[in-house]
Amino acid sequence: MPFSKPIAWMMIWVSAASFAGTKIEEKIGTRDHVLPHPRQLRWQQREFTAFVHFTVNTFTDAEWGDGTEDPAVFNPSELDVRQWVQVFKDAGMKMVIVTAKHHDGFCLWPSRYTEHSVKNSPWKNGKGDLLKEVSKACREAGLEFGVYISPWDRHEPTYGQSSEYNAFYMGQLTELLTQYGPLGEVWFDGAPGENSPLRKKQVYDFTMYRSLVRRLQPDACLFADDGPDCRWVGNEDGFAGETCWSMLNRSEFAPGQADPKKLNTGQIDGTDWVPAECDVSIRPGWFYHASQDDKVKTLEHLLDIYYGSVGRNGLLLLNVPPDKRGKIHETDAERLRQFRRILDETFKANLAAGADTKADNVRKNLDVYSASHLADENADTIWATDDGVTSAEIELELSGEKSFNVAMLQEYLRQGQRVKSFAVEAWLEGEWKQIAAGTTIGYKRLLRVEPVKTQKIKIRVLDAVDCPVLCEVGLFNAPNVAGNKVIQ
Ligand code: FUL
Repeated sequence: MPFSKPIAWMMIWVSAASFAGTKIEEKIGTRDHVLPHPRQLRWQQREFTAFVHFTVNTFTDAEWGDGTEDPAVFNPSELDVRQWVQVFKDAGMKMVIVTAKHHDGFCLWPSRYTEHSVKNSPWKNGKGDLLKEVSKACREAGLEFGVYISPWDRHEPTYGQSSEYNAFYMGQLTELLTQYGPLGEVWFDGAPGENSPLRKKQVYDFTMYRSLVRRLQPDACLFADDGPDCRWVGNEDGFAGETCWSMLNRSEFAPGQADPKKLNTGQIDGTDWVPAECDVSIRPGWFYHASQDDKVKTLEHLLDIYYGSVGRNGLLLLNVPPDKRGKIHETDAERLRQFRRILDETFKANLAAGADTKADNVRKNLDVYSASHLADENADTIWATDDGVTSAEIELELSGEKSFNVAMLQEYLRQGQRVKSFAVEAWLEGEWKQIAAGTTIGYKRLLRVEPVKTQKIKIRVLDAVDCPVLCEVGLFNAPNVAGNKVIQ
């Protein structure tokens, strides 16, 4: 039902005005929705996190160490974690997740449960604690800190003897959870998969691990293939599905036993809120290899990843591995600076801000749900429709003719994720022309479109599982980087 009739708008305005001051209802719509926990909302709002793979592999030129490495190989000559954190902060990352222990079992902190750690390395004469340094540098810079601790441990002799190893792992986990201040995320890797020949008959007690994290670090988000707070996106390329629900039926999944396709798209009828985390490395490998210095991802590739992760209701977890010196390589640092420059330039001004808006349905005709909230640059105010209305249109009249090539839509996740399909139209040469379309929106949907110059756009919610609740619309003009590739 397209918008028309100014008189109807006057009536809405009059009735909305008389309800000014009304609060957003606790529950909008006719269904019970799966909702995010506040810690998950905070996680999603970070959008962009640094992943740091650093261990003996950095020095042996390997990706998966086998646990026989001599701790003496770990010896960064110019370790500078402040440089890492500065590079990450300048890139716009909000948290740093470090591989405290990768599959080789070598610990970047002096764990009292093993000799296989920095304490037997020449670095700082065995007196160093890398996690202490990074967590401190993060705190000083105002970034959050998180840890990756591989359940798979190829060094530890008790690995394969389930309860002994689980007790060992709990001991190490306790050290991580108690010695380095607040953690933003704890990352449980699913490798190697359940059926891998590399996997000994070790049964992990994830229930126990997770309850320990909840008890000692209740604000930390728990990552594993199946969540519970955030899930693996099903690939290591950094791309969420074009359709990406934050819901998942967790009972169908387990770490190391996940259907990548379903993880990529999530599940519309999922019973749990488990948004997608898109992990990818800036280089081909997760660890630094000098042979890959000329294979750092291009600016175009990183931008594609950004639009395919943050722009598809995911969080981007970008790995930037320090080199043997213990520094972020100049090439990677420069690439991140270029990347940030383009994003800053793109998102510096929302051309839809302050637009005049009209919607063909406004919930109960109340001002608190008016479409003007979509153009107010405040993600805490919303537009919503009446119960039973699952398709609707909003017209935005911009403050003048504007040129843009990126459109943004955001759902108000405190009411769950609802939109199943949408289209964006622009008023061009006297008619509405579709310039973008998609399925899910979620926290943020970014669409790269062919450059358009117009004064009017229309957002059409075509279908939703319940009445739609959106909070922001954005229009941006990205600088031309090799043609600002159109992803739809
Ligand atoms: C995988 C691991 O096997 C890789 O080495 C890397 O840590 C990646 C993030 O997860 O499962």
